[in-house]
Parts: sequence; C-alpha cells; structure tokens
Amino acid sequence: MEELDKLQQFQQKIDAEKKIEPKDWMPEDYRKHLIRQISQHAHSEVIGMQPEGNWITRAPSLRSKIILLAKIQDEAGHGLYLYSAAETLGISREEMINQLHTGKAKYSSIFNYPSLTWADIGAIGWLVDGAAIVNQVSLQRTSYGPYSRAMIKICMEESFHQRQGYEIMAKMAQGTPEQKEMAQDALNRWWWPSLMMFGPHDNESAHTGNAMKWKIKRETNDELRQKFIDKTVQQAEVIGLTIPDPDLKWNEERGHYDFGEIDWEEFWRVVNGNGPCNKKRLNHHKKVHEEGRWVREAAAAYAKKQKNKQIAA
Ligand code: BYC
Repeated sequence: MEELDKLQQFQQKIDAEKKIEPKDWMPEDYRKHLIRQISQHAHSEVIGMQPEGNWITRAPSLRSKIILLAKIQDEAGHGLYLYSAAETLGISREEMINQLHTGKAKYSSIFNYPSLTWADIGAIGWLVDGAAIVNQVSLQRTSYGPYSRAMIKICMEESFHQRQGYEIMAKMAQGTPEQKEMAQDALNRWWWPSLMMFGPHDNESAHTGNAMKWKIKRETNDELRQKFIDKTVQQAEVIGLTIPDPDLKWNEERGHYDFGEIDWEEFWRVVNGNGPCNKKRLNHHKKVHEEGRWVREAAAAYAKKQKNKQIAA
C-alpha cells in the first residue's frame, strides 16, 4: 500500500510538471530508464568527437580549425554534464564506461559513419547537430531536474555548432563546381543516417510508452523526426542543395513534408554493432581510456592530498 501511495504521488508530481530531483523518491524503473538514456546520450557526445577530430589537422583555414576545436571541446563538456547527471541516479562513471566498452550501453548510430571530406564536417554540424537540437530542445522539459538543466546549457552551444556546419555547407555550395559536388555528396551520405538518429518508428519503439508517461521524453521519435525534416528542407533549398529523397514532398493537408521510407535494416545493423565504423570507434575509445588511466589516477591522488591538507589545517 505504501509503495502504491508513493507511486501515485510520484505520477501526480510528474503530471503537475514538477521536476524530480536526485533525492526524491522514484520508482526503480524510472531510475533505470534515465540511467540508460542519459548515459547513452553522454557516450554519444564523447564518441561523436571522433569523426570530427579526424579533420582538426586538415581544416582548410586557421579560422575553421579554431572553430572546430572549440566545437569538439564543447562535445566533451556535454559528455561530462551528462555523465554527472547520470551519476546523481546512483551509477558511477566507471560503471557507465564499462557498459560502453562491453557493448551493454549503446551510443548514437550516427557516429558509426566515416567523415570522408571537409564537407562531412559541414554536414555533421548542419544535420547531426541540427537533429540533436530538435531532440534536445524537447528534452529541456524532461521530468528529471539535472537532465533538464543540462539540456538547457547544451542547447545553447548546439545552436552555435549547427551554424558552424551550415556555414561550411553554404560556402562550399557557392564555391567551385567540385566544392558544390563535395557538399552535395556529404548531404547524400548524411541525410538518411541523420533521420535514423531519432530512433525507430513509434510503433517499434520499446521505451516510448514509459518515457512519455513519465515525461522523460516530451515528444515521440516520429514527431521529432518530422520536425527536423520540416525545418531542414528549406535550409537545403536556400543554399541550392538537393535532399536525396525522391519522395520528399510538401503535404498541404498535413502541413508537413511527406518523405521516403528509412532503411531500417541498415539502422538495426548499425545499432547492433555492424556499421562501417563501430569497431573502430569503440576500439579507439578503449585504447585512449587505457592510455589516460595514469592521468585519472594522478588527479585522484592530488585531490586526496589536497583534502587531507584541508582536514589537517
Ligand atoms: N542510435 O525504444 P527506443 C550529439 C536504441 S549526440 C543507437 O525508441 P528511446 C552530438 C535505443 O537506445 C546525440 N541506438 O529508445 C554529439 C533502444 O535500445 P536499448 C545523442 C538507438 O530511448 C557530437 C532501442 O534502440 N542524443 O548531439 O525511447 C557531435 C529502441 O529504441 C538509436 C541522444 O542520445 C540510435 N539512433 O529513444 C554532434 C538524445 N535510436 O537502450 C552531435 C537522448 C534508438 O534498449 N536520447 N536506439 O538498448 C533519446 O532521445 C532517446 O534515447 C532516443 C531513442 C530517441 C535516441
């Protein structure tokens, strides 16, 4: 009875749009659901640094190099906020990283595609960060306080990232025929994987039911995907690029763009570890994590020393 009362009060709080904070009572399934989603979100930010890092040394100007470096540093920061938000739910950073390394925790499918040309850096900023913004603006209203607050800060930085990418694409689309072709090729390769970032169709999405009930997610996968498409089609038109979907058409009645079917076989193949770069991304993370062990140990030893000094004083 007591548990039922607590559950009822919890749901009432959610329904009244009140935030759940770390020390509040919450059902175990809510806690687990959040740990899964927030930690996977954190892993995505950190793994997402790899395809972009590939171009730091080859950025075409000092200005573009500085901007790219700042953007990648932001992604690391986003990962850290999110790991901290997940830690408030009672899981350690070590355990989360372990789940990533053993394949128990996923990260966004999008980062398993290679960044082949400089235009890919444009496409990642424009489309991948653009999709992330649509998803994360919605998550600013998520029911868990620390996650919601992290999203507010992250979204401010993401909008700068999206512009960085769009600027690259706009410049290349207005450049030489070869540059325009490169921009179009990047759009062709990144368009469909960007749509996949929003996850499976609602009727195939195992977690959406609970996520909507608990207001962890405020809009469904399909609703967010549609928002992203509606917003992005015109941006492509403005810079003279063509979205690679012959079925893309404005639907006056629905007030939305209709679009072609996503290749769900490809989506699940990538999600399940068999995309073009899955093994490379994970192996790189494992290697660098191991190489950084001494830094973590040194930082922990220093913190302990400082604390002991403070106690002694
Ligand atoms: N990739 O029931 P569903 C960024 C999994 S990074 C891989 O619909 P849910 C950026 C899903 O986890 C952006 N896996 O799940 C960084 C579940 O498997 P598990 C990252 C996917 O959670 C650097 C299963 O499929 N953003 O911004 O209700 C540079 C069933 O799915 C994917 C976030 O993480 C996928 N695309 O909905 C640039 C946002 N889709 O967990 C940019 C936060 C689904 O049972 N996360 N799966 O093993 C979310 O909003 C939701 O978790 C999702 C999925 C919409 C992703």
